[in-house]
Amino acid sequence: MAQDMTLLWGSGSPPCWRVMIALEEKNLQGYNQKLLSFEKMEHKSQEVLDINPRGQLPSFKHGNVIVNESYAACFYLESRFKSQGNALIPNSPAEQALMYQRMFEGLTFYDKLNAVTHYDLFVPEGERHDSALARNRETLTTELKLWEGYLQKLGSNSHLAGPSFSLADVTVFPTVATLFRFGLPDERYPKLGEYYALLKERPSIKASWPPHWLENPMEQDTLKDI
Ligand SMILES: N[C@@H](CCC(=O)N[C@@H](CS)C(=O)NCC(=O)O)C(=O)O
Repeated sequence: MAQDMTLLWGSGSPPCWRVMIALEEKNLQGYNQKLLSFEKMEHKSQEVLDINPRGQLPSFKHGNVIVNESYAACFYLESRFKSQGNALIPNSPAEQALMYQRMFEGLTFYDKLNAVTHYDLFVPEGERHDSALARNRETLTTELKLWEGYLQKLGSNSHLAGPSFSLADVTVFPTVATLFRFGLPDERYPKLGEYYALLKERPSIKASWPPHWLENPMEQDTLKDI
């Protein structure tokens, strides 16, 4: 089944990682995959554009079905392979509601992270101001406190939407892992630290860990004072 799937991806890209975790969770190992280089602009190659006219990764195809948006691909895989591998949507309506809530808040979380770690990439030289970057850092701090509080409320060893691993974890964990890669201090965010430590041992996450992170474990310490 997985042989008729193709994933074009980039190492360390949280959106790509979401799809890779979902594929592992649904026991879909063995899909065709190609690791592309952002540095070499391979995400703008014809091979990608044929699947994804935005020239972005992930680009994902299953038979004739193309579903490139990472959240959409995760929902698709869960629904198409519902009874295969791990169920990623909880049965209880309350947990489901929390899962959807955290998933979509996760997009804001990811944006706030990028606004700090990718400031130089997003803001052209000449338009960059220390005060703007400081504001982005403050906004990220507020966001981090929110997530710290969510985890605190759920108690130890919990996942983002309750006791079981769900699509909320599939989609938000890559953001949390990126925070720690950029030096987030777990003394200041102990619940996020606990969550990170718990999930990084999960087989689907270990199997899909970004290869260049394994070669070079620390990115920068951009977030060490946040
Ligand atoms: N909303 C998309 C975002 C995908 C995305 O932004 N991918 C980045 C890599 S993390 C990319 O391909 N950037 C290159 C570009 O936008 O040109 C998703 O969740 O799949």
